[in-house]
Amino acid sequence: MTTAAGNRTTHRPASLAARAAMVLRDNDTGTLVTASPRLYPHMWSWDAAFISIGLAHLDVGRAAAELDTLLSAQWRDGMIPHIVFTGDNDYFPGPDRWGTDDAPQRPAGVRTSGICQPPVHAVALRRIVDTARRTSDADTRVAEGFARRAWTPLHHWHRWIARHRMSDDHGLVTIVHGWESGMDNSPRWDVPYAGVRPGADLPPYVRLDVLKVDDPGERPSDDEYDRYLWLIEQMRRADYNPDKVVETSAFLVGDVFVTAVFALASETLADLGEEIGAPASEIAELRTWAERARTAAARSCDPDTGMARDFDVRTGTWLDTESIAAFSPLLCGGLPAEAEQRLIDTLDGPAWSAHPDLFAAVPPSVSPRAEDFDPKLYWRGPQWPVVTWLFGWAFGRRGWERHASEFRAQGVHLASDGSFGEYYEPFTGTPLGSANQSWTAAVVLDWLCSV
Ligand code: 9WN
Repeated sequence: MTTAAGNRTTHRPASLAARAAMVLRDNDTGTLVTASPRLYPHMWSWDAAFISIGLAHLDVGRAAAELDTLLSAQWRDGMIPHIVFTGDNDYFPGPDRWGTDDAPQRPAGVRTSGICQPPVHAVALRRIVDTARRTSDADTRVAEGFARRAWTPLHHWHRWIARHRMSDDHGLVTIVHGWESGMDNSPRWDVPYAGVRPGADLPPYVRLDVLKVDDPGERPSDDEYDRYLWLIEQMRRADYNPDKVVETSAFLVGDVFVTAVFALASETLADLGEEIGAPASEIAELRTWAERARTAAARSCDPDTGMARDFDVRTGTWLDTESIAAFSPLLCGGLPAEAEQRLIDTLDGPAWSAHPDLFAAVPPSVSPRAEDFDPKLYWRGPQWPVVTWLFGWAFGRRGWERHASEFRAQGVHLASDGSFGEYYEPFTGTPLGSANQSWTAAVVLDWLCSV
């Protein structure tokens, strides 16, 4: 079943798939699969989407139930919150610190955070339907029934983003907290966070995350946490009113990755809508939002390097960082052919996937040649299998089969030790952060079931 090379154990596909399924089952509370057993004992929005993709290979009904749980926590204005809390008190900041219980838009009977995460949910729905169609007629009926049920909440979610987060000047989807990007401490946010000055009245707190990883140096610093917590404080003071939050947040950035994901997901949802007979006017709206977002992502590209950029709204400056987000337009299209080819060549080149020292040939979160690169520090260098999955899936959708299958093969290679790390040290393939991370297990299961 396994072989050992150096210090690393390598599982063969059947054994790896069985272990991935076991992680998803072990982390399942019945109505939701926690993001990880110790570090993240709750449901996270974009994790839940990837998790449902993996669950679909075990039980399509359970995959739909996962997204149902998430959608039942959707705020009345349409926002899907980034965390749906279980009763576990072992994560900070928990619901009391978020203080969302009094937010008028919050749904009754469930406690959540007050920000959102990348809108990958329509991609998950597409994948669940496709998996079910390959499995059986009965599964297809379940998945398509769920797609019909999920249509309205997902359309509302996209409408919330279009209404409250799409700006007319730079056109990118804005975020009000680094956590909304899903890439919390990426160097992409160093400049905007430098402008966040925690007030003296920031209530005291104790971090729990650093107690749950082998090396606290793999997590964001205390200074970063002060800023993360200060932004929450500002949102509480704005009563979580979406427009007031955008107006008052010290952190306001056009996020090119979220923008490209929004374009990809809006187009994907519109296509699904055609298949299930959704209202034509809502499908047309989704295509308009997709086009706006695609255009904005393409326009963000630096004329010299061709790399996509974020935009710091508070200082009015473009942010150049050699992070994986610089390839975002490849997710959704929209670039002229020559510019797109240049970006693909960069991604395939020695500063990224073909860096000679990589253990697995998939792009790290930051280029190993960049000054900011740190091979162990969270979103500042390690490789994240979910990100590889997303780019691979989008490449397959765009007809780039060779790229899609290379990412799949190399992604499996990275995770073949069977520990399902949250992220991986790119030169040694050492798993870091949390072990048995659900979304890693889910995407690996999907990769293994797709060959
Ligand atoms: C804050 C759950 C989440 C992921 C994020 C990842 C990390 C949380 C944290 O874990 O963020 O939301 O406490 O560090 O950065 O992408 O969704 O896996």
